[in-house]
Amino acid sequence: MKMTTKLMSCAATAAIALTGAAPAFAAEKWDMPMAYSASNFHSENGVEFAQCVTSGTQGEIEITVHPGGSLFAGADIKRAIQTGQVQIGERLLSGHQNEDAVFGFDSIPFLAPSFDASGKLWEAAKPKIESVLEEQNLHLLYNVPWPPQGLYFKKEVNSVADMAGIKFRSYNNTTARLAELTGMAPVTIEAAEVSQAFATGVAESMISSGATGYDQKVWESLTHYYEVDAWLPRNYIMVNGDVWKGVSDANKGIITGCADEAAARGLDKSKSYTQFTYDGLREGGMIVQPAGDELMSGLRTVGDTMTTEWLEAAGVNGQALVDDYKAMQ
Ligand code: PCA
Repeated sequence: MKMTTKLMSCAATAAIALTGAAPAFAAEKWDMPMAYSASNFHSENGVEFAQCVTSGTQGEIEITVHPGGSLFAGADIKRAIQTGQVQIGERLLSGHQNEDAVFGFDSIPFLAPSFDASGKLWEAAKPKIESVLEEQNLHLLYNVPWPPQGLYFKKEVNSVADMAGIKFRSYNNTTARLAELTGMAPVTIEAAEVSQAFATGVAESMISSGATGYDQKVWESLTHYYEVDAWLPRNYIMVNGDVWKGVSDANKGIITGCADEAAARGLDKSKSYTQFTYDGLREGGMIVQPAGDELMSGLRTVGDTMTTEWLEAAGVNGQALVDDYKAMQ
């Protein structure tokens, strides 16, 4: 240990002797908590983003990714960034609808059920979400949609009536409300804990993407996945507002460039991961198929109720967002 320190300080002295000056900057280290498993496409994308920033700023800003909720659990990441416990991180904003209902815009049933529609919805939402985040001392760098959301069960389900009494894992207010309106019992569980929850029977169903079911190997406990294409929720990479203000203009440009690349790359990954993970669920032994007509029509009725409730909660901001989106059709 002593030896290493001595060697390092010798190396540093040699570097200064060679260049004639101490390094012009002190490298800043940013920790970037992410809630989902290291092998998840959002996490892999985040690692590429971090490398882009570290190399683009020539080490002036070094970002270390902490996936799988290892530094902060998903629900705590946003607050950790806001309060400066970490400099940057990723969070599913629809998990914070209790702070501002507008954060739930990306989880409204059947409003924007494809990648194209979801892209337009984001365009309509962007100015509003960015300004709410700025007020919370958060600067948005990029976001990436999850693949379309479908229903996982451990039995065949053909109608909303078949869902009664099932223990349902939720990941935000919308998913909990969906459970209530379909007669299920919601329990909030982070994606990273899902396989354990299914294995122990704490939950026996969820709405999510093929991606999360695949990452969590849910075929070990569940049997059916119904493609519903209910919505495409988004993960947002945000930096603490004060930290962002302290970044030089040159580095802001580099980080923004890396963020734009990550947004495009993440979207491509999300699209290709959709089919890949459906195939993976099938290989694991699950039945993967579109939801039947009766189930879909029951879910649409529930979706209408949820849309009305969201519009009431989100007020003029929510209505303006939906109007702007509809004007793009
Ligand atoms: N996976 C995350 C959010 C949406 C998704 O597809 C989850 O299940 O927690």
